[in-house]
Amino acid sequence: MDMAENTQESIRRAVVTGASTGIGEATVRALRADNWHVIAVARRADRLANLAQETGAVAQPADITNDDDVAAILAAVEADGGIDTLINIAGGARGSDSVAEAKTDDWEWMYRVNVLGTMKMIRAFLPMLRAHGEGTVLNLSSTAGIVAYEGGAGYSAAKFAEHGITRALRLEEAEHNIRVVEVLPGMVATEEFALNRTGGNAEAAAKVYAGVAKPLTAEDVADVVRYAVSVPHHVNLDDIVIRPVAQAAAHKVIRN
Ligand code: 8X3
Repeated sequence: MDMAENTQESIRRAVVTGASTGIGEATVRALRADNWHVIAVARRADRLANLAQETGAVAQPADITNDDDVAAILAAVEADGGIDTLINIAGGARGSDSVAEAKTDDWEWMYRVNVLGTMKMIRAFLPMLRAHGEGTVLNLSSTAGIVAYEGGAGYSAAKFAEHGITRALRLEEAEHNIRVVEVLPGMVATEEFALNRTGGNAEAAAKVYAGVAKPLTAEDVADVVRYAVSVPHHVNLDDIVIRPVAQAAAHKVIRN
């Protein structure tokens, strides 16, 4: 299958959220390596500035859960010439508590970032993507968005919701020729995912991947994202589930 080529005449243009670390950062690198024009969005301006300097991406520091920030991202992207592809990667987990022990703050944070932040970015950019004529929205959710596990209720609730948004959006926007892709990774060993989930407890975070020979890397997932947004526009990869071989299911992980 021919991949879309980034030639001088037609450069593909994307916004990538969650760009300061992990899968978001790796996606910025992967797209820039293919000569995409990339606007990298994340809260941490210092990390974004370094990434921008290294890769040539445009840094846009912002909090996607904040309405004024989302309006500022949109204005900056409009001034920059627009995009054809919105890649929502910002998200994450906080806590591994059972429902019986659920912490409201953690659940609210997860809902805000994974669900409301994703919705706000999509809502803001849909007019631009519709006007382009061949728009793409890619949402990075999780296998936790299709399978629940003990201790995962809050994260699953947010990711099931993100999965629901993605499915409804695909139905709503097909008539505007917007393709809507969802990438659902399982265990990915990134710098910060488990650390955030455990409230910065490095020992507990390390246990998540203990004995797993080869968890996925951020680069593995970013390569799949890059592929999914680069195939010809009429090809819509609806749901892409990606796990390491060692994680045959959420409840079955091979540890040595
Ligand atoms: C991460 C996958 O298994 O930690 O999104 O829920 S899992």
